[in-house]
Amino acid sequence: MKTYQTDQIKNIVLLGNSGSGKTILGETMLFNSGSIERRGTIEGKNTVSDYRPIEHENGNSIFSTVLFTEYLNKKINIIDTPGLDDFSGGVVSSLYAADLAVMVINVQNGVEVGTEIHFRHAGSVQKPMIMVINGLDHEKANFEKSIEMMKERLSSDIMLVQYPLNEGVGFNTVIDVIRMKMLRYGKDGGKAEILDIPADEAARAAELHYALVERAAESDEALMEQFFANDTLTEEEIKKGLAKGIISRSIFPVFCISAKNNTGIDSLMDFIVNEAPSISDMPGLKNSKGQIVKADPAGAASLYIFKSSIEEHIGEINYFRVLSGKISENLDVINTSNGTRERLAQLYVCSGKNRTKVPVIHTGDIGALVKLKNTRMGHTLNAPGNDWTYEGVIFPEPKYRTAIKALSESDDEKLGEALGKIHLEDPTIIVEYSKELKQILVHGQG
Ligand SMILES: Nc1nc2c(ncn2[C@@H]2O[C@H](COP(=O)(O)OP(=O)(O)O)[C@@H](O)[C@H]2O)c(=O)[nH]1
Ligand SMILES: [Mg+2]
Repeated sequence: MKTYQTDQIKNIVLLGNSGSGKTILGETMLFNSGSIERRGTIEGKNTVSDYRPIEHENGNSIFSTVLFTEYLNKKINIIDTPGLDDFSGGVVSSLYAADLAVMVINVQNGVEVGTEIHFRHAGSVQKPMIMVINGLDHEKANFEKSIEMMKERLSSDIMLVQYPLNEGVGFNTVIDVIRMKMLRYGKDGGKAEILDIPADEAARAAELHYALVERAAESDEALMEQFFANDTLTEEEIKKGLAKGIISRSIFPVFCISAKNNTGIDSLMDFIVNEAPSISDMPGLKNSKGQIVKADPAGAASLYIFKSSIEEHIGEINYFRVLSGKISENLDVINTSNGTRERLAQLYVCSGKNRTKVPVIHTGDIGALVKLKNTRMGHTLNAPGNDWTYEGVIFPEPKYRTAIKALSESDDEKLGEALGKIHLEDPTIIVEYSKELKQILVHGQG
């Protein structure tokens, strides 16, 4: 298994309302880059991301899942999240591990409740974001309406970098107003044929192109000067301005796809690997001493556990992002959150339930650890000498509570164990025993 250097890694998180197509988008990305030979479906219960029995029963993602793939010589770590608000914990902690949020919008419905909730979560941690309009092949697709809703309910900085030429059944063509080209897809999607924009679309494309150039110029002074001098920017300059605008969250560019038909995914992935924020573009994280820890590949090893889960046949597994230095097999570290020592005997990279052992994981990359003694979600692991922790993920306050009990008293212990596991996997679900009420109370989000 190859290992990847910091400048070869992109970390994205898929956000969006339940049913917007996040899991199918993730699956299609894995397929396009050759990580899987066949695409699974939700109905077939065989996607890489929704691998747990409970997800098959529900036909929906319940937990956040880490996937990865290699595309154009870069490693893309993709975190697929559950869309239902009940499971917000996975969304909030996944945002912590990603450098770019990809907001998936179901073009039949436009902005939905889950879209707004995820948009707020991303905003509260200042995460750069791109927007992906999905399902353009659907007979009820309504692109204009979706864009209107996004501008009204999410942000006035929504900017089209593409628009669909023929939304609805038969959708296969996108106008790219960065490159000023037409992308046409064959029956099975995949790679687009790049064509000239037809004459009757020239005016609309030119207008959107100009609006984009203006906004790209605004994000950088040198580009602004170029723009004033020439009244235009080159493709490279537009991309540079766009990238800056994305990082500062002053531009939310819009992409057009059908995840189901693999239409538009190639150009989305090209943009992610070439233009989306790099690890080194992002500000460092503040530690408990008030210092900024830079993503320094040559720095002292430091990592943060953003997700714990319990997996069949494995037990507890902890997913981490390397925040500085490199993590190698058998490294001895201090869990600075509780003062214990841990040996990182086995390192893995994971894509759904598939785990691959690796000897080393570099700054910015995402990996997984098993068989740790006292470590779980929210903990900081450091090379000896560093005695600080990260503030880490801040979870939303519970929104409801309910009392629960086992059907038979003899199951009390089992219930306690199950609730403990649930809290470990999603810390937004809080379990409390009320002495007053003599009842178990569960606090949660949805
Ligand atoms: N027509 C159409 N259906 C889609 C598209 N993408 C996803 N779907 C379907 O929408 C449903 C929800 O997709 P899923 O990936 O589970 O959405 P998630 O909840 O956001 O992860 C599934 O039945 C998918 O097959 C698309 O581009 N077009
Ligand atoms: Mg899903």
